[in-house]
Amino acid sequence: MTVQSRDAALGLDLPCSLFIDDAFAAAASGETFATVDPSTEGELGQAARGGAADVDRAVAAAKRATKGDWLDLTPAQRGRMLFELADAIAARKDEIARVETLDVGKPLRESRGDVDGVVATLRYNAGAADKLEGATIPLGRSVIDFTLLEPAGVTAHIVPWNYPLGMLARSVAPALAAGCTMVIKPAEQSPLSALLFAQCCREVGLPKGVVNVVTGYGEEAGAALVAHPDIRGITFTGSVETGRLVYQGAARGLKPAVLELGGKNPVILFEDADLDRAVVDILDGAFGNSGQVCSSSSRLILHRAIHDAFLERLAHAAKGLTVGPGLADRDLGPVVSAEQYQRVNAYLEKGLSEGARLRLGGGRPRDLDRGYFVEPTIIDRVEPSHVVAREEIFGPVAVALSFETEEQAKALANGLGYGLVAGLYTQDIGRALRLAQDIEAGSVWINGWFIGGQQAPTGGIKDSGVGRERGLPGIMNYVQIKNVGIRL
Ligand code: TXE
Repeated sequence: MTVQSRDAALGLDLPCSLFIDDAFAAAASGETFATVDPSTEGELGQAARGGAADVDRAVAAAKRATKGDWLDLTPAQRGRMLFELADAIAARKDEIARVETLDVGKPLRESRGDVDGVVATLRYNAGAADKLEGATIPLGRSVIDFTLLEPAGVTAHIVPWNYPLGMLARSVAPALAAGCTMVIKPAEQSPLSALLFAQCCREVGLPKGVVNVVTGYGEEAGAALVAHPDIRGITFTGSVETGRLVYQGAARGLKPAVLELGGKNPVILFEDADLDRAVVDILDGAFGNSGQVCSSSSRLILHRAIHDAFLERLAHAAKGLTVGPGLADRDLGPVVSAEQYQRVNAYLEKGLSEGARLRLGGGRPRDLDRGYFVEPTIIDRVEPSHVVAREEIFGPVAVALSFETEEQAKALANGLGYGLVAGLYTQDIGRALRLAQDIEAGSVWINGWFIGGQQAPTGGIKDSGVGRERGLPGIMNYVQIKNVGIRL
């Protein structure tokens, strides 16, 4: 049975169901849950509420697929399939972007950019599929020893809602390149684009059972996936709290896990910073995707000499940003859900009650009475002890702190449990490289923000996560190294 969701704005028939063993099907329980358009607060459709029984079926299908046609493909043929998958997604770019925008609220041009990123990620990993080489190990003339890089097996991909298809592709593409089979669990706020992805997999003839999608809630479908004994690797992107649960489950089953858990990313602006450059970057870094970005530039650490001048320029530029429904393609869409809207507003209240000062925004745009909209917001006079200076807000909110010496800036940057990305703006190359070494973060960006792409590894240290994704290290997450030794 297929549950149909017809959205008038799209004229789209989407099978809002599970995708298991190359077929769309309802959950075993027959239950569904609503997915909501955050721009209107209206229901877009009902998706299947997968549970443990569905996860069992999906993992069994993926396990069967490890032995079938997929295993018989040469790595080059596997790569070609991934190129075809990239082409199939590129061909449906507009449709996929509209679905993503409806489901999570982001402006259409951001969703289009996300689809471009997905296509690039698939192509990068497609090209790498036949370049995964083992090594020969020098053990002397009487032994030949070498390594085989084998697929890890059935992998689980637990995906967040801020870049539903982007985060899916970030781990699914390298897992496919390595020859794994998999079960994907999209976030309950944004199940739709994973189903379009499944349709594309089918269209290009990916062997049955290689890719499976189980939509549903984290505590149900997600937890069952983590606990399943036949899962041989887990990739999770989401909150620190849930990441700890997932890691505990992985430890119980002795499964490797890659976790990306967000950040409260410091941007240090020294007195010699190029402020024009920084305004452009931070505008995008703090307010793009309404700030719902793990690597957002959310914590501004400003030298006293430029603190006011910079905030004035940033506020002036941010004031010009427009807010509206995703399909209207303004600068900012709504945040993803009622829950996220409440969370962001609770942080704003907390910040003000602790003595910080609103420099810009802080509310809902006056012309929008429906939808989870938050204005671009800048909070000033924030102290390092304030909750808004310490916790990830995940909304269009930048907080500003001050410093006088490099040591103070470094202490502020390193002062939290998070360590995902950090940035600094200065003309002093010595200072920049000194801090690039000393700052505790998985990525350090100098005089720029969002530097990187599918080729550059990313990931966190400390509470921001375990392991690296993207680039060639990202593919190694899905490879098992087998050592073969021969006594001559
Ligand atoms: O995340 P969760 P939520 C941060 C951000 C946000 C906060 C809460 O600060 O405000 O997390 O968001 C699945 N076993 N980030 O509650 O719970 C869930 O279904 C297995 C940062 O949405 O971590 C979804 O698919 N899986 C982040 C995924 O985990 C479980 C992106 C993420 O949900 C599960 C998103 C369980 N017990 C939120 N419980 C980033 N790093 O970019 C939930 N899930």
